[in-house]
Amino acid sequence: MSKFPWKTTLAVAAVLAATAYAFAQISSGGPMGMHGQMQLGGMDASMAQMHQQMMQGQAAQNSGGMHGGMGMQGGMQGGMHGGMGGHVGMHGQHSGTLGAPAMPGQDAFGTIQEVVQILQADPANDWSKVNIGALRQHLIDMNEVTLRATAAERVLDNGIEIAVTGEGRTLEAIKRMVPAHVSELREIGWNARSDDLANGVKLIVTASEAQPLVRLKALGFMGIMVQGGHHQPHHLMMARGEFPMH
Ligand SMILES: [Cu+2]
Repeated sequence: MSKFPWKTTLAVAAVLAATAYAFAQISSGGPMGMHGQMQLGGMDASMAQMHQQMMQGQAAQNSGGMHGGMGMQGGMQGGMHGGMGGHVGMHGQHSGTLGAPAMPGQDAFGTIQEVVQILQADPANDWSKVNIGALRQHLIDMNEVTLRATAAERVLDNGIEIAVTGEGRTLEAIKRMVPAHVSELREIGWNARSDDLANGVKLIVTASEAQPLVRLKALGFMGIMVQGGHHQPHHLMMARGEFPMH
């Protein structure tokens, strides 16, 4: 501690709190708001239950002001209590003191840990259906598509066309995730489709008033893939064995 004078500690805490606040604000439009609160404020049993109900009901897809507000609250909590310790940390641990690590390790590890905690906090959980292995495979897919796939983007007159390609495990992941994401995009009103390629999938998104070409160009492959915030509820459904695996 002696190497970190209190002023520095406070400054770092302030930056973290500001980041947490910004995160909550950004996430206030959707299920991420809830997610943000969980990460920031910790999760007690009633929270866990609410969270589950949301996820189960897929209410998260259409969340409105309520969740936004809660996301804000999470941010404020983070801001008020936020120190170096657990409050700004991850994944529902009430580890508020300095010196108690909150980071679970890899992001995929933490994602599974959070989901397992939600299942364990749910007395009505049907353990005969639980499939953590399926969630793990999906997280491997996400890793492959996010970090390993090649994305060749071509700007069209009225949209963007992206050849997403790879080999082996990466190719499998592309074939599962990109067409599935097109369905999600269409559900939130985007004009998207996909075509099969021998070594991947071609993703085509047409510009619209809501999604002008300049924005599609800027977003590119990954910016388009993160639209919709459906992964969080889907991850819980996969773990519960309630998600039709594609
Ligand atoms: Cu996912």
